[in-house]
Amino acid sequence: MLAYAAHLANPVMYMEEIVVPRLTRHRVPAALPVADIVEDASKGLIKSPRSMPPKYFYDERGSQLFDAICETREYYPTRTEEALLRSCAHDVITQLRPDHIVEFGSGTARKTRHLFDACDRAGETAAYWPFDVCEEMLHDSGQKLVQEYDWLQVNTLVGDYLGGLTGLPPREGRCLYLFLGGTIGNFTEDEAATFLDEVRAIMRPGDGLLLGADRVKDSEVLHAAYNDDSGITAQFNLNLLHVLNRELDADFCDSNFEHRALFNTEASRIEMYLVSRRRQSVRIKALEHTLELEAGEKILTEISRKFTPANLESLLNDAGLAVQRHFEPDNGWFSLVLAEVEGAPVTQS
Ligand code: SAH
Ligand code: AVI
Repeated sequence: MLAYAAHLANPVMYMEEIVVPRLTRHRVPAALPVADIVEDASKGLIKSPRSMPPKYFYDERGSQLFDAICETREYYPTRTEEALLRSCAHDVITQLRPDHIVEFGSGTARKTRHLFDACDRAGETAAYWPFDVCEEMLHDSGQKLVQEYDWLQVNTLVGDYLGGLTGLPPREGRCLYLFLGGTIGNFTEDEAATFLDEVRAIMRPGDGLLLGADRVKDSEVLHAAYNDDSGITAQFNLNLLHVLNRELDADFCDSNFEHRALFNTEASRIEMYLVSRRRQSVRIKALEHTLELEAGEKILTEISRKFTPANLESLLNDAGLAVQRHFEPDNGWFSLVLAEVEGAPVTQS
């Protein structure tokens, strides 16, 4: 799994590897400095307030657990966004007629299939570039996609999108960029601004960005979505400890921690923590350090920001992007925004 750590520590030249016909694999070299897990853990875990970046959730098991979260009754974002995509896919594809669909944090690409189906119906054949830190998930979903769509060329991009986007392989023609699921909410304000600047920098007139973002809503609905009754979100959160044990030769014991997720109304974000159930010592060999945790001490493992339409618009405008279409359900629970480079309309042909 930790292809990304080694990769980020030693950026390599971009290389294409053909896996099967219509499926290639690329490693995206980081252009911006990005810490590896050793650096992130020594910055985040040794001193209070303790935290780890959420990208470490997504080893193979973590990615499967995220997929299981999407199936829970309480986790509305996936279903809500999927319904929006199903209804807007035809308009987006026929308006943009993309040669390439580049998706950041693609996961299983389950919702993206609505765009491929719309391509099918419109007689369009875009190449798909899923970009994700989880190599296993990229490989599995790539294999499935080339089997499901006999016209689809899939070029997987393994890497960390926080490392910048200038290392993406060159693409001729029009691009539709996707950042779905509300994953923009897992960024801090600064990370979101830097990321959108990077996206804007690689966009050309006629390209589009389809951005999914979760909306501010009743805190009970939000609380339930991150505290599902079947405990899958808890397992997803606790899985971080298995990643730390494996990658840092640590001895976290998951029964010594509990999952906690709460909605911070003022900051308009879900905060997800691992809370120490007791006073305990945890040895982290790779850091040559022993963590001393008190009962009740918290490690922040994820933020998930919730937006208003106005927040979203200004986030995009600040990056030089203009909202072209805004798709939302009647209850206003989720936004899917099609944005374009300011002053350069998305092509209509
Ligand atoms: N877009 C999908 C998956 C969302 S889960 C959906 O809407 O359902 C977030 C995805 O982003 C995971 O697949 C995870 O592996 C990926 N991811 C998280 N941080 C990343 C990073 N820094 N760089 C690349 N991919 C990342
Ligand atoms: C990927 N991301 C948008 C999810 C979210 O809702 O913030 C991750 C997640 N964490 C707990 N449940 C889902």
